[in-house]
Amino acid sequence: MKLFKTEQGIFLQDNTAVYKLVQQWDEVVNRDDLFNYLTGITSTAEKVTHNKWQENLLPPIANQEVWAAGVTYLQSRDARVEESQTSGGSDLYKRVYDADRPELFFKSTPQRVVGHLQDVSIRKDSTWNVPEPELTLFINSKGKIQGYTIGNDMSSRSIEGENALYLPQAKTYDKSAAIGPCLYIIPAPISKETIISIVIKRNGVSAYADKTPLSRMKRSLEELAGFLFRELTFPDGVYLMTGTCLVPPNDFTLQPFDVVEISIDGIGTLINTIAYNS
Ligand code: DO4
Ligand code: MG
Repeated sequence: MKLFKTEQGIFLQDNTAVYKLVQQWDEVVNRDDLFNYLTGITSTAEKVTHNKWQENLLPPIANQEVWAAGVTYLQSRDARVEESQTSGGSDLYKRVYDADRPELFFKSTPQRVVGHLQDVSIRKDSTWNVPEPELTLFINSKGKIQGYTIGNDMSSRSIEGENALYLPQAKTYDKSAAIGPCLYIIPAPISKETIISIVIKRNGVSAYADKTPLSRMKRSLEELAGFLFRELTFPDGVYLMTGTCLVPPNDFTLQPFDVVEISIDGIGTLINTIAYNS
């Protein structure tokens, strides 16, 4: 099942049927058994018969913070070890990859998040910028994973590479987080065989493309959620980006008008165009 947030309201897609919900986003999603709750709703909710419901999609978020995990794949560790050679920070990434405690960082407040077909930004004071395609968890206020979406953890590699203490500036700025196009809710945990893929198009032509199965992730999704909830409460639930495995070659940096397409099996495709913030 897929939940979409749009300017016209909240829509639930169940195979080919679409329903309009009357409830507010936070009230719908923050549940112990979201899949069964949504299944129940289909017997009473208004069925939608036109196709216009998908127009004007918003990011599937209301009061949720967005957090992120880092260095959860070997590929991310190795890329960061390399980019931080001159700053002397490379040991940090090796240690966090091997440590029991994962790297978790605050990524975004809801108002800085963009959705499908909206622009994501690169910083004007950054010379090396990449998207990070990440499976993103929706975790309810009790710490239980209830759904999944696609996340783009936009990142400045030049700023993070200069000094690891600059991580919040490399990661958190207006429109640096994209999630969408929907919240995907299934009755069982997402399969490790799920494929995450990315294509970056420049002038309509692929400039970088790659894919990975989720099984390459070193840590479990429950482990990441468990650490996030150790000393933090999230009354309306929270989104957690789970780290990237797909790193463009070192000579690649994003440019305005590049189009980033991230797909995850079952969830769909999140498309964003690169821009500078005005
Ligand atoms: O260590 C910095 C951030 C890592 C990250 O965002 C990732 O691995 O996806
Ligand atoms: Mg990341």
